[in-house]
Formats: sequence, C-alpha cells, structure tokens
Amino acid sequence: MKTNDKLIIRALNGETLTTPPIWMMRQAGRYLPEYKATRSLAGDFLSLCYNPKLATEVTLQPIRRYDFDAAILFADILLIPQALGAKLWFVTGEGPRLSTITNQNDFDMLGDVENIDDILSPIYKTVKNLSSNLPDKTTLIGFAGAPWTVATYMIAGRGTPDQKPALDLIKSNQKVFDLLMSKITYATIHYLSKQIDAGAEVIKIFDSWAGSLKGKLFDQYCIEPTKLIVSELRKIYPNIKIIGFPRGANNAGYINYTNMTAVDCVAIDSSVDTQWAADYLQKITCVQGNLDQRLLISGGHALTKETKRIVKTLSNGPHIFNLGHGITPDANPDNVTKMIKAVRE
Ligand code: 1CP
Repeated sequence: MKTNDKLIIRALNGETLTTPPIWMMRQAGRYLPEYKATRSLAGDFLSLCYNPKLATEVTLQPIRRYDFDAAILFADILLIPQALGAKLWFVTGEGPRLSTITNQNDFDMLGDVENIDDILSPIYKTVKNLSSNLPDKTTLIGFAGAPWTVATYMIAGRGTPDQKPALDLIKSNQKVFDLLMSKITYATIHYLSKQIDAGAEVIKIFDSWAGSLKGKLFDQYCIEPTKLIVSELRKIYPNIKIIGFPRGANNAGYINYTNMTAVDCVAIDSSVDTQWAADYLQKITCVQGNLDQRLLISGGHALTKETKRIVKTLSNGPHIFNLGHGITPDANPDNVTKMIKAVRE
C-alpha cells in the first residue's frame, strides 16, 4: 500500500474517516507478557533498545496482537542524551538516571552532534527492519523527545514531578541552558532525519513536560524549538507528517502550539476537554487522543462508554484514536481488545 493510502496518513492529511485509525502510546511495554519475555532475553531495557532484532520484535508484538494502524519504533527519548555523552542507566522500579548538566563545565564535557550516530546507528537499523516487516497497511512512526523534555532529564539527572531543576537553571544560568537546548535541538533534527531516511513515515515529538513551562517560557522553550525541528525536517522532507504532543499545555497553549509549529496533528492528554478539542483544535488540525490510560486498568462498562464518547465527540473532523498518556504496566491486555472493539464497531 502506498503511504498516502494508509489510514493514519489519510487522517494526518485532514480527512475525516468513518472509523478513526488507532494506536497507543507505549503500546510495546510491560503490560504485555510477550514484551517481558523479550526484554529478559535482551537482559535490560537499554540493551533491548540497541538490539535491532529484539527491538523490531517488541515493536511488532502489539501489531500482531491488536492489529493497530501504526507501529511506533521501540526506543526511548533518553537515547539522545546518551549519544551526546551523558551517562544513562535505569534503576529497576524507579526509572532513569543520568549524569547531570548544571554548568558550563558539564556542558563542555558533552560530545559533538556530528558523532551521535556512533551510538544511535542500531536504532536506524531497527527502523529499516520495521519498514520492510510491517503489514502493508500499518504506518511506521519514528519519534524523539522535544528539547525541553529531554533537557529536564539531562539537568536533573532523573524524572522530576515539577521540573524544578531545569526551571531553576533557566534563572541561574540561561546561557548554559540555551546552549544545551540548542545542542539537543540539532541532535534531534539529525536523529529524526536518519529515522525518516530509514523508513519512518510519521514523526512524533514528545514534549511530556511542556505543562511546566508557563507564559513566555512556553513559547520560548516548547514552541520555538519544535517549530525549528519541524521546519528543518520539512526542508529535506516536504511531505513528512509530524505529530506534536505538548502534554499538559493549557487550551491557549495547545492552540498557539498548533498554529506556530505547523505540526500536522496535535496529541492531547486526558485533561483536555474532548468537546473543546472538537470545537477549536480540530478546526485547525488533526487531533490525536485522548482516553484516560487508567481506564485500561479498571476496564468494564466505563472503558467502553468513555471510548465511544471520545470517538463520537471527535467524529466531525480528522481524528486518530489514542490514550492521553502511555499505557501503564498494570493495564489489562484484554481491556485493550475491548477498547479497540469499541472504536471499530
Ligand atoms: O523497564 C522497561 O521495560 C522500561 C519501560 C520503558 C519503555 C517500554 C521506558 C523507560 N521507555 C520505554 C519505551 C518508550 N519510551 C517508547 C517506545 C515506543 C512505545 O510507545 O511503545 C517511547 C515512545 C518512549 C518515550 C518516552 N520515554 C517519554 C515520552 C512519553 C511519555 O511517556 O511521556 C519519556 C518521558 C520517556 C522517559 C522514560 N523512559 C522510561 C521511563 C520509565 C521514562 C519516564 C521516567 C519518568 O517518569 O520521568
């Protein structure tokens, strides 16, 4: 099937479809027994990311089980910091840890953007594998973290509830903060170009912590770097489709982000009122979202009802059905089947 005939691409081209295409953030993950089995074969999470054969396998697992309309490359947003020379490891049950960047010295220790492929080339191999192994109708999504979200981890050395270390660095040493943002931005443009060269048909930019940027900071550090990434990619690949996810932005933030970055689709989290999204966002772009991922733990009638409500509310414009955030390890795989049935029937 030609890329333009695939359901996800049709929605991204602005078409209103009778049944929205569907995929799920973190669709390859710990809620699936087959994922856990492959992950233990790899040894640990990072070894899995850098093993093209096994990363291809876990990307394909949710496609086989659920027949989603898109596959998302199995990797992580924190591979860019690692490729730039930050130390990265995962603490079981806690999450990622990185060496921190808090001053000019730390920044100077980072490597050159030109050398990131020394670390990242296995990821391009995975994309290439996927490109030739996916079912004909399935769209291949590549991704990266947005510079702000990636910077919050590089500065704090871990995930934080309020991104305070990064917000503090903007105040205490904006020069180093800006240098870091710029380096991440150019590394991301390069990384995403290589994913597209290898066969990614759609790119998603995850700004998971966009919500902690308020006022002018949101424009400066969420919108501006994303806009640059989008425009640089389109110079090389005029037809590439891009989904942006400024999670936690307020309504005005979502609208400005959509208008200013020129993404083809905006992904909304579950705190966004679906009717508001239909009335305002969907008038200017394709909307992706926004089922509360917690419903996949509890399931039941509430899951079916809420799924149908979202599909109906967004049925008058281009829509890609998805969750408001990633599926959690305690979700029940059978509830995913239920959700898909509610979307497609
Ligand atoms: O133990 C394990 O198996 C690791 C769990 C896991 C998985 C499955 C991590 C660690 N990352 C991933 C894969 C992943 N991460 C994908 C693969 C594709 C898919 O969706 O199936 C993607 C797109 C990501 C993106 C990602 N990583 C984001 C952005 C999206 C989001 O969830 O907000 C972020 C913030 C990360 C960082 C990260 N990686 C892993 C964890 C536990 C975290 C979050 C840490 C924190 O809470 O701050």
